[in-house]
Amino acid sequence: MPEYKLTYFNGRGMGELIRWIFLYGKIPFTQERVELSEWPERKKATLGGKLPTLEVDGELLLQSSAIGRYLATKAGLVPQCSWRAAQCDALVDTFKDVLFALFDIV
Ligand SMILES: N[C@@H](CCC(=O)N[C@@H](CS)C(=O)NCC(=O)O)C(=O)O
Repeated sequence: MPEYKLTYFNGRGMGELIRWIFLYGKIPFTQERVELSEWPERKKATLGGKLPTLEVDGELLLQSSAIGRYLATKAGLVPQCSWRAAQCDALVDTFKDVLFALFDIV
């Protein structure tokens, strides 16, 4: 089993789904919860300047969708059928569109 380290803010947002996948799949991981007060300094040293990031045995993966899909595969959540898998991807991307629309409202 690779060593996983999730870095995200000390809040829910885009990191929360990733935490849920880890827990659902009973995949051991460590996490670093970054406080907003630390972020301006941390951002300078963060590839891409955004969170979440996932370290897998020391290698870095960016982008919440890529991280989520990678871990969903490990957790057995991705259907074998490529059509069904694409439908799951579409659902996740639709959910993110709704989330961003909500961010604009609140
Ligand atoms: N496309 C990226 C966007 C990540 C993103 O916007 N993260 C926000 C938190 S939800 C962030 O890091 N904001 C701090 C900043 O932009 O300085 C992803 O899906 O991972």
